[in-house]
Amino acid sequence: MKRVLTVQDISCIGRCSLTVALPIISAMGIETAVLPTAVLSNHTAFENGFTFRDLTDDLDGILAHWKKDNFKFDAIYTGYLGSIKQISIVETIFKDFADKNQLKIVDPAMADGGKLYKGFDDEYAREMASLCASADIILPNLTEVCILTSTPYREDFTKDEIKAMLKKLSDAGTPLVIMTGATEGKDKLGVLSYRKTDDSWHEYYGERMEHFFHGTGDVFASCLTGAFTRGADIDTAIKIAVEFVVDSIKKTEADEDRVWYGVNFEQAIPKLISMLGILK
Ligand code: PXL
Repeated sequence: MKRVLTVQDISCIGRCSLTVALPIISAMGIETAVLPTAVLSNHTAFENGFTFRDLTDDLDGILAHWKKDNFKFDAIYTGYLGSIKQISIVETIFKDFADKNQLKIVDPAMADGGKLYKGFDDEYAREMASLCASADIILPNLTEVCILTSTPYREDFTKDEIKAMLKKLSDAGTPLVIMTGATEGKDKLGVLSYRKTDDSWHEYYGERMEHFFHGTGDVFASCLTGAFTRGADIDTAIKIAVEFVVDSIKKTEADEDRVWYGVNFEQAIPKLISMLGILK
């Protein structure tokens, strides 16, 4: 059985980060180890604020124990990280727990809609760019692609302009760059990816849903991590992850008691499991 380590916060309410990654990756038949970086009452997009218990001081001790027991991971997937110090701890984890054929997947999880999330600044973004350069796969959205390539954000980039930015990111060190939120015409939304190793482009678009919901990036990243860990090729992995997000949004839109802060991915898990049939 495969084992993934995911490093991100636990927002007690909010359907993001660990409350999304743990159930999704587990449901994909993969042991999911977690390194919680902080405990928040709820994620940072709630208007009435949040509590934030920084767990940075606990991380070294946890990692020291894991080293004693010689734990190995088939993939390490990082999401929202609370501070520059935590980015440097992840860099250490990448070195200390490196293993043959292991995948290092980094979702920069620091910005959307043209701006950085609350609490992050330019220095954080620079450090995140250096973490991305040491990953095998990164999953930025368009805002993050702009920040990571020092390009002023716009909504009207042409596909060629976006492709040039993805190549630039790859030249900075990441073999596989998968951009989320790529559009195809008016009705399609999905991913555009560049693989440097064979200079190839991979795209997959699903139905563009009417509403925006928080947390879809984490649902996508968790599912993609699971698919790659289960041995999916790039085209299969992006298809499964995009369709899972689309189905999660459909279930949310159909729920008259839906909440604004996350998607009903739980109700899309049966479809996810049926899609796994196309994997070995
Ligand atoms: O979904 C990314 C995310 C994860 N964790 C926390 C967040 C966010 C996005 O806002 O606030 C705490």
